[in-house]
Amino acid sequence: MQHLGFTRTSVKPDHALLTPDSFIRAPLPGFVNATCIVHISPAMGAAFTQYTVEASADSSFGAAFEHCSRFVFVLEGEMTLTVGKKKYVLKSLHYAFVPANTKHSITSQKSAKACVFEKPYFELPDTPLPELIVADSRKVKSAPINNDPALQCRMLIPEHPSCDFMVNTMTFDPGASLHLVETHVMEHGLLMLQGGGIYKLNEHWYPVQKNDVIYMAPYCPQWFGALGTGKSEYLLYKDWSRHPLE
Ligand code: UGY
Ligand code: MN
Repeated sequence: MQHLGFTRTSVKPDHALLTPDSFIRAPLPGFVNATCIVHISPAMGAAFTQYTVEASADSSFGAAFEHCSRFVFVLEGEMTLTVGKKKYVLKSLHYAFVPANTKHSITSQKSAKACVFEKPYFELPDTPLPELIVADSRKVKSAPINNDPALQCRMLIPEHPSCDFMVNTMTFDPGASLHLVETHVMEHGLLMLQGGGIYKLNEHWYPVQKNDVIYMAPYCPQWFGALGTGKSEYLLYKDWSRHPLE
């Protein structure tokens, strides 16, 4: 019996809080010496997938799902992305956006951990396909949200019609909060990177902390207020720049 059946994990029709005590590890096709935790998927109603890859020594990823763009954010250790003849070393807090149908491999020599988002790519006519992006998230310039310097956003994928989703980091000083209860057509996948606070999802209020995952369905009212003495930060996926009738 574990914790007398207690968990902060809560799955509701329009949102889910998934906490590490309830994570289940399972293999995904093609992954070698790596286990995956699928947090968010179409099985939950999402149009994307968010999973954690826990890699041990000499690991390699399986291929991205067909016609899916893949975004990989390294949380621990070091991974190597190979595209054609080019190799990119992804250290902790570095990331890669790999456009759909790009043949690539991702390997690690030692243990490493990454957060991955995958989404079927929705191409627009007369719009070029997106390009590979490899960067250090800490080197991406942040900008305040709603002129509030205590709430900083880094856009890790450029806001361009080629890209049909965004991944941002949102960093809150202690006491900072979203300035409204957002309610929007876009859905979110979220990973807490540091700190914590209170997430309001629809009518529910949840204490959240590092390593928690949240799914927010379209139109789920959402608000976050940061608590504690240090910064709070999360990694945030949202679909972007496509007509809702597509
Ligand atoms: O950009 C966003 O939609 C973001 N501010 N949402 C969120 O943090 N829940
Ligand atoms: Mn939002």
